Amino acid sequence: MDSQPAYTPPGAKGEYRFSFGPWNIDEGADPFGPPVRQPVAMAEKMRVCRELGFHGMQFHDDDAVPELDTKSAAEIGRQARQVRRLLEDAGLEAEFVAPRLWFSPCTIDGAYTSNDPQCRQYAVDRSRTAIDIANELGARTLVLWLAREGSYIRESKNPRVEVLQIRDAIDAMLAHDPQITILIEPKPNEPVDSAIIPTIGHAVGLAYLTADPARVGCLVETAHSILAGLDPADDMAYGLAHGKLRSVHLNDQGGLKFDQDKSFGSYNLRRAFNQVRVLEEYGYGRNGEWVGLDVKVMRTQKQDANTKHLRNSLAMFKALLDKVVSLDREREAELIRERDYEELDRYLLHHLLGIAG
Ligand code: GLO
Ligand code: MG
Repeated sequence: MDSQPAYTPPGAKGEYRFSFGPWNIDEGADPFGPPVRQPVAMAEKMRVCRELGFHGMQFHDDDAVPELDTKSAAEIGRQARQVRRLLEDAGLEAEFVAPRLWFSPCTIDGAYTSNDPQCRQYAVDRSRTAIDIANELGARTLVLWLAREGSYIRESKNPRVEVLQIRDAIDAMLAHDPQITILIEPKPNEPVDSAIIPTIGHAVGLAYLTADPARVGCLVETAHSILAGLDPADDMAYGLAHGKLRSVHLNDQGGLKFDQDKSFGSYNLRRAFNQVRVLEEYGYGRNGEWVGLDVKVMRTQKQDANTKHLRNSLAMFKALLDKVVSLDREREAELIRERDYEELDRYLLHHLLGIAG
């Protein structure tokens, strides 16, 4: 078990590296309507990334190498190296690669948990290729968003078997590359009705089932915790307590709706504050963990205003970090000692609003 870093003393502000993925600058298509903006080239996304003050990008395997199922290993390697050069030219790093296992006809019924053994094999092979791409990009981390691992009707799959199928797939990835770290990104629903690894607790439990738990961690996404009816800061704390929180996808979500990926803090500032607080107080980022912003721009945005969600989310993180550092800890501790939680509530809200006293 990893040791628990102490609370950061007030005033000592951590430094963070920020990232997002190419999918976070999109064309605005949704299930009910077509694209409303033009595609933006990868090199331009990288330029924007750097210009906005981010330090790295996240990739799906086929963001780096489009249509990779039709390409040879040599061709995949060549194209991935081109992306690496683009990154270097832009002064950026690759945080992680994630196998996009939810597009292929092979993964209609799930990837690692498909009822068809050939499809399960496809998913594992594709994940190994994603690791090879990660190596070419200089990323040491593979992220598994388990998009279709679950069911639309409960009786179509055996839930116990599903868990062990995912474990076996992760073990195959760990064996493929003794250096790679695997992070599980849980989400309770969408696109499947009922995900088999819906929360951070499930993800941490699954990590311990694998052949090398030290190399298996988790990524908490704000919106996914909220969709599970949980508090994202508490989910981050749970991951931190297990030494397993190795990445985050900050965004926001207005309750139990579709997965919104709103700008960080845009629905609930206090909830966002508590996320920044738990990261800052427990030394997140000091061992190289990244702060990812998995935010989506509103469909209404015009072409030339299609990155404001990234700019705003990063600025929000920094503003809330200042609020974390300037919180009066002694006053807070005193109110906790007195069990005067109404006063604590008022103090925190006034602190967030910038009202003195
Ligand atoms: C969707 C997920 C998705 C992943 C991405 C990287 O709900 O949040 O954006 O983070 O595919 O794995
Ligand atoms: Mg995400």
